[in-house]
Amino acid sequence: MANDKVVLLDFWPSAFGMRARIALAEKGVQYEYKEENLLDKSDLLLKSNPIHKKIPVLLHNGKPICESLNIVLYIDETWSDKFWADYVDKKIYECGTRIWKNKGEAHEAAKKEFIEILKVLEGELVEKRFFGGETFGFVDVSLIPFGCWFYSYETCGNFSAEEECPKLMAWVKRCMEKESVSKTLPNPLKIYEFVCFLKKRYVSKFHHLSTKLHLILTSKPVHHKIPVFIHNGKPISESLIINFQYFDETWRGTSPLMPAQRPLQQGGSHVLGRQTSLTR
Ligand SMILES: N[C@@H](CCC(=O)N[C@@H](CS)C(=O)NCC(=O)O)C(=O)O
Repeated sequence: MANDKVVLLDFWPSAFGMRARIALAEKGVQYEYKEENLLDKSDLLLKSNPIHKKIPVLLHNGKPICESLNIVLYIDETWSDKFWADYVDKKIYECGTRIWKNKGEAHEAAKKEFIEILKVLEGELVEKRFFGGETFGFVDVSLIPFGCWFYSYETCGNFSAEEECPKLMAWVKRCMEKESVSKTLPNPLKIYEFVCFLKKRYVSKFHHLSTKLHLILTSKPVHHKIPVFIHNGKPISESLIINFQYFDETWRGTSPLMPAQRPLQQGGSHVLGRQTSLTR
């Protein structure tokens, strides 16, 4: 699909041509637009539509498709794959991850959404053997790798994909009959083991962050804002100026961060900005 050469022979005011342009745009197909002079038709047009000699003509890898309605149908059939492969890409992984990462309401919402996504895909499959029809195609290739992740999503989400989407699950089994698939997909139990590992890591990272957050909140109860600098357990907060002063005072002898120590000499206040404005 990515290496497809798509050319549209067209003429800008043509409503028939516009049909083709809209359909191509809807499917996100990249194509070369060739404006025809209908008073002096190109050889390419005459060769591509020898009977009617009319635009629009769609050339797909050199093959001409004539008649705007034919073109729209052709576009719809040929590039529907891209739409569904994009759908798989954007939905399945992201939503599935939310199932195992989250708890409570977010977890429930992800699970509900995931089941809906599966149902939409099942609706597209209808009674077909594969998403591409009789043969295993592009959408099948993009979706089937998640087949071995389904067990993890089901286990973490506590639902049965078989009960929710029996046709889709039958499709998974059908795909598994293909050697290319069965040899590539790992055992779903191994994937589940891996998900448990990820989950543990995620939870401990989250725990670490929440401990950090707790430290920030208890160290700086007024503003609850970062940054808070903690030196040997002592929280240093407020303005950047104070922080810089603290650094400069504490690590004297190293390069100063503050340009001059003038306000410190005026009564020893450490609040630089306020001191200068009050004494004015
Ligand atoms: N039924 C055709 C109609 C296309 C058509 O009428 N095209 C006109 C331009 S809008 C054309 O190429 N006219 C040139 C001619 O008839 O010589 C379609 O749907 O594609």
